[in-house]
Amino acid sequence: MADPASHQPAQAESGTHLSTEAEQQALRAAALEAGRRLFAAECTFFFGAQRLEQLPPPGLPEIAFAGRSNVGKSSLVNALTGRNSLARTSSQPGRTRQLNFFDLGGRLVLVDMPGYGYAQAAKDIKADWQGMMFDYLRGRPTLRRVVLLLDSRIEFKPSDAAVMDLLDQAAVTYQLVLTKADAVKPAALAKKTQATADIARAHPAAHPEIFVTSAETGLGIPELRGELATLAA
Ligand SMILES: Nc1nc2c(ncn2[C@@H]2O[C@H](COP(=O)(O)OP(=O)(O)OP(=O)(O)O)[C@@H](O)[C@H]2O)c(=O)[nH]1
Ligand SMILES: [Mg+2]
Repeated sequence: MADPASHQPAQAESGTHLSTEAEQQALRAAALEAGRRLFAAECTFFFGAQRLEQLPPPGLPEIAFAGRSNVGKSSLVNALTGRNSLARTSSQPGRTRQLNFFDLGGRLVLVDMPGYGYAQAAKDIKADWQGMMFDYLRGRPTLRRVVLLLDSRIEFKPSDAAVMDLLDQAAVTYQLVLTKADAVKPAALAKKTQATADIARAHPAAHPEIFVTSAETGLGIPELRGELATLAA
């Protein structure tokens, strides 16, 4: 699971020394509460874009959910917002075919992206997924962070590496999130989390903290809500 102790607000990083465990615990509790409140707000679909010219005008801070087809992007959006069928999910890869924009309480926009990697070689990512998706990721002034999902059960793929390289080039901050943690035994999950942290460390635009989640059990969802709440208007 994500170690909440490794995450402290920018204030602490910029020099304020937190002296006691109790103070740190209070900060973590405050972050969880801010996340809970934000994600308890109403969340509504307001825009679907199949082409770049169709994007809604930039407004609120945006969080984009990216990852291979079937990794669980739409399921994670549903788990975060506590709504079972806000974003459409499917056991068939390729369910989400456009950029779907959701307004969360008038404070944050969640963007459920189509997946990459389904019937695509890594070298095709640039030509294919890169087209509109990369243009969106690179050119969107309000995009605050990309949540890049990786399946806990599946090895890190060349297509994931290709997308991380694109995000590094675009200097878009991204956060690696492991999905489907319920489907992996604890020892394997710990190993996967460590390996994922090692990958993040090697990428300049990757946030160092890895969130380990399950849309099925809710594992890691409050912590991820807390993290995303720091980016809301
Ligand atoms: N066991 C388990 N299955 C999950 C979890 N999250 C998603 N799934 C399953 O994974 C499949 C794909 O989920 P989606 O949320 O549609 O995946 P996606 O990344 O949005 O897929 P595309 O839109 O096709 O790119 C579905 O069958 C989900 O039920 C999870 O936390 N645990
Ligand atoms: Mg989807």
